[in-house]
Amino acid sequence: MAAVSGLSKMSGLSFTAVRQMARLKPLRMQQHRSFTVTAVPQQQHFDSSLDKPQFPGASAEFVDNLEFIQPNVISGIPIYRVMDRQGKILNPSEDPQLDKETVLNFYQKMTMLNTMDRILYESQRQGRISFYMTNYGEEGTHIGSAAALHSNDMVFGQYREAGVLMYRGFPLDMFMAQCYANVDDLGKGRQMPVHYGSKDHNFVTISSPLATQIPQAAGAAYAIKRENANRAVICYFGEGAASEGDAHAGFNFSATLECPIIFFCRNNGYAISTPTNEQYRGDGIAARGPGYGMQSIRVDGNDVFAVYNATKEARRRAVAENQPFLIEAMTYRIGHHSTSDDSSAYRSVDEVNYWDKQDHPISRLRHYMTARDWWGEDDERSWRKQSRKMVMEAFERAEKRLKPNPEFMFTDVYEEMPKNLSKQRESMWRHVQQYKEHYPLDLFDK
Ligand SMILES: Cc1ncc(C[n+]2csc(CCOP(=O)(O)OP(=O)(O)O)c2C)c(N)n1
Ligand SMILES: [Mg+2]
Repeated sequence: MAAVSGLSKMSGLSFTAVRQMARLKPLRMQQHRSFTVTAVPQQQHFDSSLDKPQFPGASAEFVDNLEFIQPNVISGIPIYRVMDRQGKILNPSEDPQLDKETVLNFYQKMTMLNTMDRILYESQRQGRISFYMTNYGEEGTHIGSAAALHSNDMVFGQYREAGVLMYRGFPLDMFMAQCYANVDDLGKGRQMPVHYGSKDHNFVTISSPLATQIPQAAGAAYAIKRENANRAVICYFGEGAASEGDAHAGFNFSATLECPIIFFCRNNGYAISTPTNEQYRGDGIAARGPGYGMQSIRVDGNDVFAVYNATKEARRRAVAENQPFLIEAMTYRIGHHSTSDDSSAYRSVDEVNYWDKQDHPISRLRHYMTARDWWGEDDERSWRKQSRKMVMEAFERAEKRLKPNPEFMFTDVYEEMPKNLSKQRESMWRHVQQYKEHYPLDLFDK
């Protein structure tokens, strides 16, 4: 108690705050893995009689030999998995023991995402929508993480996490409305396809500029902490986006302000055409966590149960202990980056085939279900047919709907429209009237 009281005087913190910190400390030390991570520097009591370092920014000893720290001090961070590639549980104590209904729901969401991707990708190829991005190969990262969250946890995504929103119950009709930019689109047709957002599902609207969601998510987590709201934030991003300055800002603010946030990195091997071996020289993204004083783990993203377990535990501890967690989910982007990309220009068909045929999150889960007699050929055939029908019907409904009124281009930013915007609006309508043969106004909502 005397030590705590001394620390309280020295740091200027209230007695209760210091006591809380003292209680949290042992919890934070629990999960040290085999590689060495030095504890967060604590300010030491200043005693000028000792020949010890007194620098406020580090807690360490002096040395008298010149030695640079090797960049591989943290390397080979292991990849946590629960199932092998044949869907066999490796260590029974890690089996999340989900019931049949839950596992079937995982499978149906993962395959539904796949079917929706196929139909929307094709519809872009046929010129029906302007753009699309598929999620092929990354279904396990979406469903495993989404299932481990509470429905009121806030999601900040990049653009390749449609499965998270699907798991939360965003209807197929709304996915289609967004991609078709029709009157039902919550964004009123103002965003590119796949830039979903839904207040009802606590899913913040996607932005195209990479990594902008990372500091925003840190800010939201800080607000949640201040409200003592018993909620967490999850922030998804690709390993490519992790090279942005915004990633650093978000990580460091979350660590220093001790925010309940899960940083979920989908390491899918590529940032468009740039492979990971040209993106970084360290051990991936997980290795960066200790540098920020963050708990970190690397998981097999193609193992939906590994993703589920890691996210669930990170979520629990993030909220209980108010601290950020970093999950690096190793996976593979099987599709092209987007409909504007042709990945055959920078990777081999054999490479893609390996992930598609031999290490796919959907087939791994199917093996698991088949081994338990929970799913057979007939179930597969009828679900394929039924899910395709559901997607096709939603797609046909979306295509028939009107487009939003063009007025919406100018609304919802300012309460009172500024002069420059109303001038632009008038000139837009003048232009449309003058060239009306080029603008099918009957397809737009009045
Ligand atoms: C600030 C910024 N720079 C560049 C781009 C162009 N861009 C869009 S996606 C992308 C690659 C991102 O890769 P990653 O974060 O690994 O996500 P993935 O596409 O692999 O899911 C790039 C460079 C952008 N949208 N924003
Ligand atoms: Mg990537």
